[in-house]
Amino acid sequence: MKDTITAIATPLGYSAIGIIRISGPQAIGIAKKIFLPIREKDLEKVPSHTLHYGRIYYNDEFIDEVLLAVYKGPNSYTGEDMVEIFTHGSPIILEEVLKIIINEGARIAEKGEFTKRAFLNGKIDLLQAESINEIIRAESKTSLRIALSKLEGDTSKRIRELKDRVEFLRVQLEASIDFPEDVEEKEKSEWIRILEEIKKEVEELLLKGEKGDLIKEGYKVILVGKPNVGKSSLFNSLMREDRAIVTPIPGTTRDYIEGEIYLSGYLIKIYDTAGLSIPRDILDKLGMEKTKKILEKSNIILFVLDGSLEITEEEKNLFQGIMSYENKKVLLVINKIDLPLKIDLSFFPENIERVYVSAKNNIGIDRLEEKLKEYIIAEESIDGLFLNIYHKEELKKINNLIDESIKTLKNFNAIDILGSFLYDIERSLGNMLGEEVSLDIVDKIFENFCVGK
Ligand SMILES: Nc1nc2c(ncn2[C@@H]2O[C@H](COP(=O)(O)OP(=O)(O)OP(=O)(O)O)[C@@H](O)[C@H]2O)c(=O)[nH]1
Ligand SMILES: [Mg+2]
Repeated sequence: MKDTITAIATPLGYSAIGIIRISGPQAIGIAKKIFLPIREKDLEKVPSHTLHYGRIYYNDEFIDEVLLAVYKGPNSYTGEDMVEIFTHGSPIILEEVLKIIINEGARIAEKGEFTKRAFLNGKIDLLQAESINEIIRAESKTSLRIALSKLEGDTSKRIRELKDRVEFLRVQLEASIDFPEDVEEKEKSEWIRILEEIKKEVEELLLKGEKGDLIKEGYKVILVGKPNVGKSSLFNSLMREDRAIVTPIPGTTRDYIEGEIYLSGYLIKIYDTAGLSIPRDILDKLGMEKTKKILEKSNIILFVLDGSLEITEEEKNLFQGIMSYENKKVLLVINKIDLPLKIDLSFFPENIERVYVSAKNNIGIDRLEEKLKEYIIAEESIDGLFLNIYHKEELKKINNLIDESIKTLKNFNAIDILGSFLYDIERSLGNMLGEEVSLDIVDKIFENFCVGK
């Protein structure tokens, strides 16, 4: 028989209530031994999904007044019999109740073990199980929306449909080989066309996965420019607090500073960096190397200029360098507009957008934020998808399998080999849903969960 697990499900600390969960064949039996209902009843006989008021007693000691919920398998979160005890939110009470539940035969749950049991009992597939952790850890509204749609099974549905399609093709292929007189054989070119279609779908999933990563980790916005143009001042106004040191001395910022803001429900990470110019010393050099590293990772580059000065050769070179990166949005931010403007922007291409601000006086910051929002919303045309490293690997594997099978078809005209490729693709898709996935991978996925979930 399976063992019974227990854990505190609420964060440790003082709170209004605390929750302890028990799941497994002994869950209700253990609850019966430690819980004295106010109105006499047998917890084994109460209907599922009911709440009971009473006291926890152990060895004649009164521990707490609680509410206790009973859920009967298979209609519970884990699919097993479950009990949740709602105590007063005292860490001492919670620890005490946990201890007596363990004394009565339960063992402490591992991280994510409740959800893992839900998965192993077939309540949810692996993608859905994972989404539960993503819901808990979502750092922005958009992340939460994606995680919720994954829990609803939207991602699983797409993978399952793809798998069904591949399976159908394989069966069709096998039939045409086994019963050539009854089943019409597809032309080689027809197979290649179908395989390319599947590949397109897989590539789209990978692209959505990249988008999902971006939403989860946040859009990265980097402030670059020569020293003293006001990058740190701009960083502070965007963060609405004085985080970065601002001085009139060029080269004030040596290391980079990271800050987070939310725009329209999206997480945005802003990086203030060391100005890029000819390094004066080793610290400058290190700072600039770091700036370059962040530049590579960034999605949006704010090229900050001092509007009260003419642009320098150095800035022109720097701008050329920035434009050599692909897939990055570049915005010109002309700062210090409170001073007389001397800057001539004719050097910059027309299609690069410009925003005029005074970081020191908080002028134009809202316009800059609007521009950032516009960019992110325009990017939103592709919906994001949360995929973990294993899922991405499976998708890449599928992509390679398709490439190989197309190559084999083209070179050898061997349609019968195709069957084993289709079979492997089918299995990889099944792995994503957790149908035959190794327990190692399952354990790794649940390692990131909280205890009690
Ligand atoms: N008049 C005016 N001065 C500004 C404005 N923004 C920044 N400054 C001043 O410009 C100087 C440099 O500002 P910082 O924000 O430290 O510039 P930085 O680009 O971070 O400089 P480094 O870290 O040295 O690369 C400071 O004296 C700021 O007060 C502005 O909008 N108007
Ligand atoms: Mg600075």
